[in-house]
Amino acid sequence: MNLRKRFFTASVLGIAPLAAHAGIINGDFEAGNTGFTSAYTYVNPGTDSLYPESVYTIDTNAQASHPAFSNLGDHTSGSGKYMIVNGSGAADKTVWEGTTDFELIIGQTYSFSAWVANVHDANPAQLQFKVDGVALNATPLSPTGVGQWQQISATFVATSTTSLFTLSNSQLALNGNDFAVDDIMVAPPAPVPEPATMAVLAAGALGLIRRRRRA
Ligand SMILES: [Ca+2]
Ligand SMILES: [Ca+2]
Repeated sequence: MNLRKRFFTASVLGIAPLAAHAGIINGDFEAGNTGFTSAYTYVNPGTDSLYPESVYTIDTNAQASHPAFSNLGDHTSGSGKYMIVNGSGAADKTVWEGTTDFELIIGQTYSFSAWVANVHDANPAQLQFKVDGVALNATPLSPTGVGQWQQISATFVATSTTSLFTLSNSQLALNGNDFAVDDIMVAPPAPVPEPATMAVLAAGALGLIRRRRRA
């Protein structure tokens, strides 16, 4: 099969699965400590279990495993699970590594994103996205404040239908350097509405206003 034909076939076949499944396996951590790997050491959640550096757990509240950590619910629903990490102080250490639950389309641009929060106010995490070991962001991304979920992301163009996705941390400090991760996603960037679609939406909104005035 020549390259053009292969690309066309992949594009056509890719449309349905892409719309149906556009995510990371257990990217919301609701299934617990499964579906991904980490260079950090897993500990069971519980009082003081996150005291040592370079450990993580999957739980519903960071404070339940370290008294100095934020009283923070998960990002997905507020009561679900997320990854809670006591940063290692080693450069570029892999926090999380996983794969998509759908096949990527070669040549398509995707967004690789995660919701992150510091759970201690000292020395925020310095996070790096990678695809197949290649860094996506030029400088590390740091959540601001403490106990506040923020979405960080980077874009890439797929060069393979299956790739390995990595989130690493390069914060060298041992004090603080404590953070949370939830809702890791790989998906096409949100489409920008076309002018025709926007006109229809505007007309619909206008109709709604008119109906309200009549009532
Ligand atoms: Ca979650
Ligand atoms: Ca720490």
